[in-house]
Amino acid sequence: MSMKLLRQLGLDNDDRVVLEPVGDETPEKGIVLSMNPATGTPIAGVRLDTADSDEKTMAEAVAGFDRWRRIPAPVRGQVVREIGNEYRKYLEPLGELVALEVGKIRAEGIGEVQETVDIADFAVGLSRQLYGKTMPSERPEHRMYEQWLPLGPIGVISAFNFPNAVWGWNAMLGAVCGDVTVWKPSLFAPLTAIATNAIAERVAADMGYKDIFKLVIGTDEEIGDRLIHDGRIPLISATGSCRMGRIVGSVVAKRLGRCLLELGGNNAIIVEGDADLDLAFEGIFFGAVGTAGQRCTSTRRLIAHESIVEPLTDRLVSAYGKVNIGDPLNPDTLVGPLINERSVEQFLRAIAKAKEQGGEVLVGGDRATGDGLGGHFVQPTIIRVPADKPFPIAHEETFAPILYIFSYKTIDEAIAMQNDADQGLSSAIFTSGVRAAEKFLSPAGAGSDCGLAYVNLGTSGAEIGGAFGGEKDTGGGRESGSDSWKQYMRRQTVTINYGESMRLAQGIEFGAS
Ligand code: UN1
Repeated sequence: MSMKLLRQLGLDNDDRVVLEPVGDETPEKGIVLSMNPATGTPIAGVRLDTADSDEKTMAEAVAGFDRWRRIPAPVRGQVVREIGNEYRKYLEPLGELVALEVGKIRAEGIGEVQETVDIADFAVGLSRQLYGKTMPSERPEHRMYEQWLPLGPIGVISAFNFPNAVWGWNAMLGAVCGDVTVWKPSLFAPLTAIATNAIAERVAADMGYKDIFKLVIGTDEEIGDRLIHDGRIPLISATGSCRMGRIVGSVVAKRLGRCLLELGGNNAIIVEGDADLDLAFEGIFFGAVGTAGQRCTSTRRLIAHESIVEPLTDRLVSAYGKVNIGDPLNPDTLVGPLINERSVEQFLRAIAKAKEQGGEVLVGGDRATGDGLGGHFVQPTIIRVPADKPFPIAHEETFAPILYIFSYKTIDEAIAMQNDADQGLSSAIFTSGVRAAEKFLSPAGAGSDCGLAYVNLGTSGAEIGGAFGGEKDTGGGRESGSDSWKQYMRRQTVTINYGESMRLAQGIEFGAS
């Protein structure tokens, strides 16, 4: 299966990929093994960049940018259109590679590549809509407007859990904006990165445009560190942990570069007493169990009204008990593995702490074992939070399928509980009433403090058309739709005097006579 996929995606012909012999856990120096998290065995080796090859890539990116920015934006859009069409052709194999390499189920792997196709479509339209404003000048015979200009080669640092789409958001928008992307993918998903980048690079090169999509593969300490310090890269867009974001943010701020940070989330769903519980159940189930809880948008806390918390909990516990855990490429599977053993340990540690703090494990709580579960599998877990007792573990983002259930009496109390998290990425409410929904969405900003707010939908699964990102420890960045494109360009305010006299703004007289 895996060899066939690698061939289909041309990875057997890529200089970076080492197919045979893959060896075991001790690869030769300079090679990272891409592991299948469902089996714990290697898929292939990937050569890491060296300081020299990294510098060569950077120089190519700088030169590529100088050519690409001169191509009219709508023509750049045509290139992105062809790239999007090529991803359409590779939707299934690329989605399966995502599933193989990071363990999300096939449907979600394909969904992820679809997200890249969608943002490519969005970017094509945008390529004719990079609008600047015109504004009336206060002076006669003057004209003012703003124009948006290409920014430069941009650095994209992506996490393992969205090894294709998060790059897509940045690279497709960046490309129509006239930028070149230098991508440093997660070392847990290098094959997906190579295959994804190669498709874009090949299509662009066939149309006569080289060095628009660049890839550097290496550790955070070496390759990542060089990228964030590099003054030739005016924007770093980074997705990952809050810890990583703090390092990236401070390094880039020090050189006065721009940062776009999309970090963790500790997302909650509020369920009101009047909610449609069938809808709520489905939203919670996908949000908390989907992607084995490894989305930054995964639902980690359920805040349910005391009148419905019991039946809702019972229904969830029963569904959790029956969920199919296993091979992500098997169509019957709903929950694949965690990415590695470290994640399993973090899952187990969180459960132990939850118990110490008075939490009650209602279902799950352990590794998932049995036939075909040789990799890093865990049981989706529900924990009832003790009433009137601090429960600090619920403040930590454990990248695993653990759902903490809280109950509440009033909507104000529920909103305060939902906001009581360090991060502010995604939030949701299920209700049939306009009052609770509008309080949650309060135009005074007194409702949800997150970047994403859903009504009668779960916390994960955003469409590409909106701006994606969040507040507080989530980092404040916005990617993908709406006007996120502006971050990939620089704004220039233009003032033209077409008259014959010099007039100063604010009416200042500065005449020699
Ligand atoms: C992420 O987990 O880093 O909203 C991104 C969602 C997806 C993106 C998740 N569209 O769940």
